Amino acid sequence: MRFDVVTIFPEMFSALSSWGVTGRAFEKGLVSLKTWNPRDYTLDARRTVDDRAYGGGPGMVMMAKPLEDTLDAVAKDQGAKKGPVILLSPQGERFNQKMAKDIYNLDTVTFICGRYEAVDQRLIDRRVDKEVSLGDFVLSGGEIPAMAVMDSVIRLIPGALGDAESVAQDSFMDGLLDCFHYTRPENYENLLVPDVLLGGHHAKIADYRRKQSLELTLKRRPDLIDQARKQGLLSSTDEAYLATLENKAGI
Ligand code: 9D3
Repeated sequence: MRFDVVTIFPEMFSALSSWGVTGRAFEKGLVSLKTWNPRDYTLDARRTVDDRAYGGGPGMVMMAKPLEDTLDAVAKDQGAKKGPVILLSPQGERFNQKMAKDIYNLDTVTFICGRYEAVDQRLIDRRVDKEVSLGDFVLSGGEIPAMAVMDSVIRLIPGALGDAESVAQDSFMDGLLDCFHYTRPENYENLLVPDVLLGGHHAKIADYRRKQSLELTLKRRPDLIDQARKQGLLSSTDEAYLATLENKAGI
């Protein structure tokens, strides 16, 4: 899988390519990343990539021309494997695991990282296939969101995760929040590990963890309970347990 990233801060991407699981995926050659700085595609001495907004208002707008010339260079470099262009933007569709899978299935994808207040709409209309946001909070630009998206995609590549990490992911992706976890010591500041986890009775442990996941998910992310229900991911045992929780809560 190949990522191309259009950014005026290319150095930020060493955070992705040099560390941890993602760093190892780059070392193994499972993924490659090329950054493209729109300042390198400007013609003026100041290498200008932004200008004031027509109609007024605070903040600068990224100009269409340097971005379009950059995208032309990217497309030429990708050749026959040219992929879609995704703009990281607060106006985008909220990113999720399904989008990660969709991107994973591509040979190449190009991310544009916005800076300043906005990107000229004509560049978006001409060259952007999809706008993606990480959620409803304000960041300073699209670089960290682009890295978050690429991280989630890299984790889907066979061989990117170690064996232990892969198993952990399997049991987590069933639409509920994960259960609580404990490690040594058994007694930490007089707080004890739940007894059932010490007994080695695997069916009891699985049942305890499932109930714990259901309880946490109902409390913190009731939207995920509805979604899991619609996807047929909840058994009659799950539903019975949820019913007892809803009775306890007086619903
Ligand atoms: C005043 C209007 N703001 C838009 C909601 C201005 C604005 C805020 C932040 C314009 C650009 C940015 C920079 N953010 C991103 O480029 C960004 C982002 C984000 O801020 N939050 C969540 N996901 C993303 S993806 C790209």
